[in-house]
Amino acid sequence: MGVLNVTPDSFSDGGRHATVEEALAFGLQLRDQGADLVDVGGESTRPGASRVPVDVELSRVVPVIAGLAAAGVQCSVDTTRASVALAAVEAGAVLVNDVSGGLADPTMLGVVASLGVPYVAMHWRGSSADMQTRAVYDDVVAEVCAELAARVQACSAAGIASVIVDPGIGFAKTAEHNWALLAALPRLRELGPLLLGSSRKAFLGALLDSREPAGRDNATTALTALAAAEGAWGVRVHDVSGSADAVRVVERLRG
Ligand code: PMM
Repeated sequence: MGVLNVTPDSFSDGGRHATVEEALAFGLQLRDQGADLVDVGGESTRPGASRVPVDVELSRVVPVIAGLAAAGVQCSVDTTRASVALAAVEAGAVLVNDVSGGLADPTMLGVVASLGVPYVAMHWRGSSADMQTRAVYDDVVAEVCAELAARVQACSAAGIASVIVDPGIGFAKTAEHNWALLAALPRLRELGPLLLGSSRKAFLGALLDSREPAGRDNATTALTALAAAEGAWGVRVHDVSGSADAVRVVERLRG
């Protein structure tokens, strides 16, 4: 899954795809580099980010998804709002990626169920504005697994047929929490198909002597290889080419 943030303020690619034309060109590039899905988002979720009005989010994502779908590119929409999920699927998106796992908008799960598309439920403990105050765990792996299992159950109860789980690397988590979760992929895998979004995140910068986001792609690719070897469903990454190669290497080794 390639990341296409149509936002002015995302931590890694904010402001790079400000026009629809630039976003479309980048989406095609991600597809050509090997992305099976291009994940289009119109609201930054970096720590401290505040919300954007729904009409702004819609105006950012809908034309890009419509354009990419018309060009034959499979898109997902990265949103916590049911109205945006609905408009995105009507424009051609084939999956809804919700970093709140349905907790931000009480109508999300019902809308996704009625749309009949697969749904990514990410582990989330509250909005980006103050989420890091909720990075408090006695046992991060056990608590993330339990909270994610509850979301999977809510999705099933709402009638969503296909749910992918994501531990929410960097969301209400310290670097230590992120590493503990990455060391526990087999346990997370037991919850269902697994998506990981660790690309270029701050804990990799901390590991690599404060390296800037664009210098964290090799470390991201290493995590892709580990995730693939553990049987993950997917990874959400900025640099698709490295991760696509890593997946091919693991696929070949696994026969
Ligand atoms: N991370 C970000 C945004 N969306 N979606 C999922 N499923 N998992 C993630 O880890 C995730 C996400 C934040 O990263 P970005 O600012 O680079 O998009």
